[in-house]
Amino acid sequence: MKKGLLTKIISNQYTIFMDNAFYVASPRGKMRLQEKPCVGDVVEFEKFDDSYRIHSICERKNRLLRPAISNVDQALIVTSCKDPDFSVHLLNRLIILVSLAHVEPVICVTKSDIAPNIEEIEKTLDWYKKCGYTVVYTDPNRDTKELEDVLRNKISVLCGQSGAGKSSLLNRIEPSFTLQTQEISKALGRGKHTTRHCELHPICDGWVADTPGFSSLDFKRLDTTHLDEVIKDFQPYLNQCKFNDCIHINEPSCAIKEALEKGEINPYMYEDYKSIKEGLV
Ligand SMILES: Nc1nc2c(ncn2[C@@H]2O[C@H](COP(=O)(O)OP(=O)(O)OP(=O)(O)O)[C@@H](O)[C@H]2O)c(=O)[nH]1
Ligand SMILES: [Mg+2]
Ligand SMILES: [Zn+2]
Repeated sequence: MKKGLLTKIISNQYTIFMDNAFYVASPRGKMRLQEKPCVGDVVEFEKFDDSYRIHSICERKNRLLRPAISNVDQALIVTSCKDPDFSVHLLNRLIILVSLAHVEPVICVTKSDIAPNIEEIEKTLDWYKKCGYTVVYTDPNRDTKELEDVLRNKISVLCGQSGAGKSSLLNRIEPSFTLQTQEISKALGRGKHTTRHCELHPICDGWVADTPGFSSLDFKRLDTTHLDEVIKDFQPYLNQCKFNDCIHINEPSCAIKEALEKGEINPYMYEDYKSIKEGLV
């Protein structure tokens, strides 16, 4: 039995990478009854007549639902300074979403070349650096070295709003990708969401998935019981509240609210934590 990484799924054709070669396989009949493989899965497969068949999916380290991808080391949250406008709330919600899936978020800021208020955005993002999130700035006038270092040897997924510049930045690092970007799709008269399917591309000795952007995020169906544990800002203050089951909203002697009042916690992140906990988003 061979073992490889599933890099692309197009209808019933599964592309698997193993030992520097790609194989196209289909799932074994019996497997269709079980969970469907997704991009990022390590699968066991073997040759069957003239084709390859997938037998099983190896245990997953994690799994994101949108985009559907597993075993991700980090999610680059691509956030543009302009077109679409910078939104700290969207950024927080994406950080929270990937953190709840146990994927490390990395903030990747695009279009700093056309931002009228870059100092203000940098000031906001200093909060994120301060509590341990990696923040990388990219635009067509900068080299991509810092970003390449972030991507090296890892499986990364790009997420963020449609038009934030996800495909563009991958094309800058690796011009051979020729991923379609919005200028081209506008010329072809296609609507929003230039990138359609999820695929892992080899990059910097690792893999990266470009994904389609989205327009809304919904937390109502997610289990947010342990939300406080995945927010880096909160981590130094956990288990110091008066009540063991403190949710850090209305309780007295709450270490997190005290830290917030002292200006030690990013107020924007707290605000979004609160709205999610209160079921508002
Ligand atoms: N000035 C400037 N323009 C950028 C930058 N990055 C992307 N753009 C432009 O922004 C537009 C959208 O870029 P895309 O790369 O297609 O965005 P995307 O995030 O892949 O969008 P979807 O695939 O729809 O989710 C294109 O017209 C790009 O040329 C940047 O850093 N600076
Ligand atoms: Mg795209
Ligand atoms: Zn508390």
